[in-house]
Amino acid sequence: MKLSFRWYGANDKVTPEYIRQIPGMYSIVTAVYDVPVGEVWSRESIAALKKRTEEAGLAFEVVESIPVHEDIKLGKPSRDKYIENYCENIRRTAEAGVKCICYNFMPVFDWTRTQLDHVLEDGSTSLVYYQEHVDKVNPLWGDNDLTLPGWDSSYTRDELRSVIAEYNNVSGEVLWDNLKYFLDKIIPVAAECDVNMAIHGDDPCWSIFGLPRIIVDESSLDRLLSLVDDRHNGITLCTGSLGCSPKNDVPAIAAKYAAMGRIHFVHLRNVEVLENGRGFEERAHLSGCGSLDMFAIVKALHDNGFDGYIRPDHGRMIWGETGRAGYGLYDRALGAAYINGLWEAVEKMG
Ligand code: DNO
Repeated sequence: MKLSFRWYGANDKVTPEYIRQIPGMYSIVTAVYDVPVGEVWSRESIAALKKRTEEAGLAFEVVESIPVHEDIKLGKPSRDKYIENYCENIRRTAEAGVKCICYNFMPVFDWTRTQLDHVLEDGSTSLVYYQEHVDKVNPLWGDNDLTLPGWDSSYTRDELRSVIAEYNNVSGEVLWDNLKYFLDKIIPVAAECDVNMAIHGDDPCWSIFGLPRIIVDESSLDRLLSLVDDRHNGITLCTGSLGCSPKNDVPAIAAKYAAMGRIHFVHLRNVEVLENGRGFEERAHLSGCGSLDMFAIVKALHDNGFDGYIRPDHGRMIWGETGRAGYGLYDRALGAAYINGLWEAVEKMG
């Protein structure tokens, strides 16, 4: 297991030097944020990330994310140009020493929450998803207040409406075809560069606003892996994304795909799943704080030979910290320390 931590680049007040002080820390997880989605990353920007990371004594081995341009997901004719750019980004990051690239294939919206600062019982704040709030928002209604936290603010309302409308003709099956088309082109490049591609599941793992979401459970992960049967076509196991549906047995999923050597990256976090489909709340990493058995997940990874990257995922805001929701230093550092503890325990258990 290689412990890693997300860093949002030069403007992130959680610096690589702070991250370096977390015991056992090995690699930074970051990305180039200065070019629009779909464009080629400059070698200078990649080199600057690498330099800053290595100067702090950490490895630069994981990129999260190289985002996938919407035209690729929509299967538009312009996708070939964006896929070629994507391949070039794989080559350029690999040249800089990157070994694992996280991405997702969610239409329009990445992760979705209804509130980013919900106050938990202990006074900390966390990200939550309440279905009744989502049900009240329809991105296609003109007179609606469109915003949900976490939405890509680079879209204007009209752009958002038109990109969602483009998905009218894209069913789940079409999205699968478009994913296959993409993987058929990028996986050979990743294999040549020996970079592991690691798709992040849909968060939450169900369809929202009528848009298809296809990486949601074990059968979809099976299908994904079989689209291109090459170890470089792998998974980011995000425990909170899969775990917000009680139908997903996360330890069993961890065991199965770790044994196949197809989990390259793990996002470990806990969620409290609310009853009757009411949604979920993000909680502290500790098993006792949420619905997931973090020990069972870590043990499943360990016992099945997982040797990839793990990072603590979203943290709560604690001890008065302010900053990017989910990505403060303190609670994620607690998460990292907990991961270290679990890993040491399962290792010594043999
Ligand atoms: C949320 C993250 C996601 C993730 C992307 C990967 O905090 O886990 O935004 O980075 O979905 O492409």
